[in-house]
Amino acid sequence: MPSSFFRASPSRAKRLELVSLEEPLRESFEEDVLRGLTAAQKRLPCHWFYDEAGSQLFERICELPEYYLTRCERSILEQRAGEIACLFEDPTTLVELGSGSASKTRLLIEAFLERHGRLVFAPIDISRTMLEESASELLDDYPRLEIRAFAGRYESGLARLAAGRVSPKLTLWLGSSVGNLDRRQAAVFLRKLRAGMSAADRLLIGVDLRKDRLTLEAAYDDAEGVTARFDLNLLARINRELGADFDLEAFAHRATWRPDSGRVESRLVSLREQTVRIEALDLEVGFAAREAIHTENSYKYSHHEIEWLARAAGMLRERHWLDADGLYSLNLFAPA
Ligand code: AVJ
Repeated sequence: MPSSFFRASPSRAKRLELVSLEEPLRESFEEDVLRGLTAAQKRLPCHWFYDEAGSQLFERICELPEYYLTRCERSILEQRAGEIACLFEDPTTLVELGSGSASKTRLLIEAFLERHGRLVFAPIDISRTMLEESASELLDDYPRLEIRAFAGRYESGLARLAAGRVSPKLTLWLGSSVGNLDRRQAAVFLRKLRAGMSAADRLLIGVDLRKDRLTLEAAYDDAEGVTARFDLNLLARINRELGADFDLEAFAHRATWRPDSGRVESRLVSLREQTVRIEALDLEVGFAAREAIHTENSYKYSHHEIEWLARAAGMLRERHWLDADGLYSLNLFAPA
């Protein structure tokens, strides 16, 4: 059969480019566990949540009634994707930081394809497997979509895009991921992102808003206990990968809203005095009763603080949209 028979839309292979930017750092899990559990105030960095089990638990968190963030963000995109696509010229490149399974992104991809008939999607994600899976599904579903994916750290992917002088581009940073950084770190990161933006480029950033304690603490400690298992998976992961003997029944998950700093703090609290052995580190860690490991901060913003963040990064909040209950915000930042 002549190959021209298939030329109705460009072949899948021609529409996909996947670049691996660097090897993921392997040794730093051990280093982070060693440093974090020998510190005076015990802590573990939250990015280690996301192994296979943790990523699955996170997907379940996103479906929980208490975890309004995902639902609200999706509802804003359902209502506004068309309007957002109309703000950009053809051909626009849609960049996404930490796209994961890219399910909410489909709403924007569809809106851009409807408006312009074509689109380049450039997801940047640390997980190459995740990128391969979601790219293959997107290419099947959208014959006019081209994908230039980057497997690596955000900074490396953004540097590649900046070097390629791709413009106009809309960069997506969804899911309130900015909330894991403190406010200064957030401004520093966005300033780097700003450095690779031209006048026509925009950032669409999902930011969770400050609200009452009850709503916030329930969102981070749901009735079914999924978030507790997500937090405890960090200890399970240390057991699995570093040969530790954490008793998961002897720790409890706690979420506390701190209005002064404007963040929800997640902790694993030791329910009794105990000693844990971590084989791979040849380390014994002592816990007093009620002693905690700080595992995550989830920063919340007022509208004022979002405007501050944009300015601190050399940008302006040009537009913003809220869900019907005003719990969550999507913000369009433009270079100042
Ligand atoms: C993925 C960082 C946005 O902080 O809301 C959900 C992670 N932790 N439940 C958040 C999370 C507990 C989430 N982010």
